[in-house]
Amino acid sequence: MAVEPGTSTPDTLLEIAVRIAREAAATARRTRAEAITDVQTKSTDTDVVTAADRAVERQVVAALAAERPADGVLGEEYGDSAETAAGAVRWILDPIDGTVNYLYGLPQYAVSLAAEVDGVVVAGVVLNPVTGDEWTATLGGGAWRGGRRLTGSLRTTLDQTLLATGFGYDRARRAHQGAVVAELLTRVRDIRRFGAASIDLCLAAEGSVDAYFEKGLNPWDHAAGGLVATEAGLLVSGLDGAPAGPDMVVAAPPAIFGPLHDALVELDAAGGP
Ligand code: LIP
Repeated sequence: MAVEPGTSTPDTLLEIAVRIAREAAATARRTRAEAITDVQTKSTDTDVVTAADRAVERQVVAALAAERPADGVLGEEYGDSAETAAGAVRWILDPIDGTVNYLYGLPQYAVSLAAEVDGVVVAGVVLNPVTGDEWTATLGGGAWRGGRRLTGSLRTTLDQTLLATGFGYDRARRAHQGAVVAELLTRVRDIRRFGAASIDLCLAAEGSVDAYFEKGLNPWDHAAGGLVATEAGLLVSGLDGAPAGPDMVVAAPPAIFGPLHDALVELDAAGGP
């Protein structure tokens, strides 16, 4: 993948992403008490957006526009900016991933910011404003947390796998996802539901869980975390050779990926509403 001359390298894009994400994280943390008094709903009555989700996204978009006016931005709250030219950079932003946790004051939410060129994510950061946990990756440059290179879990069997997952906001979809998890519970060590896909992917990258899967994610939920997991040596994709996307995102070390993938196909995890 050729980066257009004049377009920054993955390392420079990462430096920009980290600097802007840290400022955004500070805003999310500082304004929480007030922000959770202004809450609307989106796709369902449990799919919430706070004033901070919107304010943080506006802050990041403004900072990127000031520094790199030619770049595009796809954000969860305000959508896609102008069409991005071939070879140009598009930033993919989830201003607060784990908004329900943010609303309840649970310390599991993150600013997730990735840089993509011609559909390929080349740099990404996931930053938890409460814990300060900061996961970063560049394409070919590895995945890192606090100066430690991440290499994923060494687990080799599904029955010993600590598996993270998540559920959508639609009740019919949750019923299908619940049925899949009920069966998976008999086949894995245990399930963890932390509530933020970006963090789930990074926890899998560092081996704090062994693997992760979820149906119904948007690009902003998994762009940065997906690169962190891939650069940590995990396989990250959909099912049956499909790329990671709204039908399914699975992230697992090579030893576990096959058995987990096959179980998800057998249980029609990418199916349902
Ligand atoms: C959340 C995801 C999570 C999923 C939630 C929700 P949000 O994103 O990170 O994995 O289970 O349903 O989609 O809405 O907090 O940005």
